[in-house]
Amino acid sequence: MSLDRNALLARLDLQAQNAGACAEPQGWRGTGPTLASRNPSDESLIAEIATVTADDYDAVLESAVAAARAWREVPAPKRGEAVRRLGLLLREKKDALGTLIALENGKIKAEGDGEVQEMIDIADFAVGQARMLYGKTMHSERPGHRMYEQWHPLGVVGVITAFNFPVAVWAWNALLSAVCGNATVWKPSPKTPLAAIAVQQLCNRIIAELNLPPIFTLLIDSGRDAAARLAADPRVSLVSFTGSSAVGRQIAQVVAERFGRCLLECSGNNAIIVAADADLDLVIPAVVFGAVGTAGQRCTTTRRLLVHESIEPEVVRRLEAAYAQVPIGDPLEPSTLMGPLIDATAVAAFTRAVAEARAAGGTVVYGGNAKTGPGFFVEPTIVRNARNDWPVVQRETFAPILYVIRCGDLPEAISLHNAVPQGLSSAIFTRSLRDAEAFLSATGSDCGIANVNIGTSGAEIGGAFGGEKETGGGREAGSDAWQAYMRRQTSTINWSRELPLAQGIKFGGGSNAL
Ligand code: UN1
Repeated sequence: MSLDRNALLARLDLQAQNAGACAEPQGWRGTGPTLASRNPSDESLIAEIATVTADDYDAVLESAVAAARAWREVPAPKRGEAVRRLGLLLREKKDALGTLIALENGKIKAEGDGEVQEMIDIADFAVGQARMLYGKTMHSERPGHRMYEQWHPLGVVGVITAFNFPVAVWAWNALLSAVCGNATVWKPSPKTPLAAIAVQQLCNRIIAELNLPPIFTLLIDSGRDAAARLAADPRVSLVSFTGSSAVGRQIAQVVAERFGRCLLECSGNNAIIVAADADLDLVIPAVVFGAVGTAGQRCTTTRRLLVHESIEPEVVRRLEAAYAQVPIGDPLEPSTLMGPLIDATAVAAFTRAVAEARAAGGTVVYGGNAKTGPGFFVEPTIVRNARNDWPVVQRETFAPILYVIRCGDLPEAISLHNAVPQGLSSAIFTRSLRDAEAFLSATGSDCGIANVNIGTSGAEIGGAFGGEKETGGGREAGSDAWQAYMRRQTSTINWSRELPLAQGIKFGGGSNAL
């Protein structure tokens, strides 16, 4: 597809002067060396973006601290109005932003548009939530007393995001954070800086139109300095981190050292259990979307298939046939279903994992090869005869590799399912109500997300999103995840003429002196 890049950048307010060095704070600033944004489909340069120095970092943080002070005094429903306006602007820019995501990240255009829709969805959710920052009231054990809790803003929230959802995960965090009364500082992945700047430009528009303090700001960094600063900075009340468990562990330690708060959304190693009675007409498309979609670069990607031995040959045969139908290529071409991986490092990790699986005794029944450049394309890959305890199966490789593991009855499938360090998303395909409920029970899946007859990826924003074990325990997006962005205050009000103590304590033995 021929794409007019200049027209696209203009539609997103990304003219050259904005994407270059920028010394004046306008939501972001960078006076350091430039970072290249590259198209992973052909390795061409899209833009060069100035990165933050230590001074730039401080300027952005100071502006965020001042913004948070002003913003916390704005009533929450009015804060929701800012998010509502941003949601409207995102609707207007959905096509352009979806295209930019496809260009810079390599996910197909339909998924790029889907990512913007996810931002719009969370914007709508956050607008409603702005009027529902509910606290509880409790019945005091003392007469003439009232007890209640209320939720106050935290201050400055740091959001560190990964390349694979370059903008949606920021929106989950930032839009709830905004209605909760915080200023959000965003450190996007250095692999997708332009999508982040495009979103910042949209934020800048709303901030200017509504005359708001700079509640959304951005730090572009090519390495890990800015993330490390956010983790160590006592001005940052909450650090929300999306990325690998290895980096999440480091961030969490630094944040814990200063008694800051952390919200972690780290690695997944998601499996689908295919029971003997599963409807294979549902299983096959769910597995292909889960394992091949986004070129296997979602944290919710299906990586393990735990298939009942009686149907394993049939499932593999049908999967091979379905994989052969997946067009790989230019993510902007409407017929393409799989684009490239993000960079050469990702291709090397793919190649290493396939070699390791082969050496362990796995049979590559589909794919297995990286394609020659330009671009970072690999084949979607199925490894048959895999074993759950192989080190390569135990770790998350961000690539479209599906390990097919044969298993017996449901208890065996569940025990294999849970025998990995990560705990994000999971699914079972079965027609049995008993097996479905067993999978969802306390002795079933140990993941934060557990589905029946749908795949592991593609969660809606309305539920709380996140996982257990080395996934980090955080919850973002819907349900009551907003509470992570606020501090809770419990208040007891005595409207009586006495001063009774809790737990019936008599202090001072009834003497009138006290
Ligand atoms: C991620 O991969 O970091 O459930 C987020 C999904 C998407 C979000 C994935 N809604 O697959």
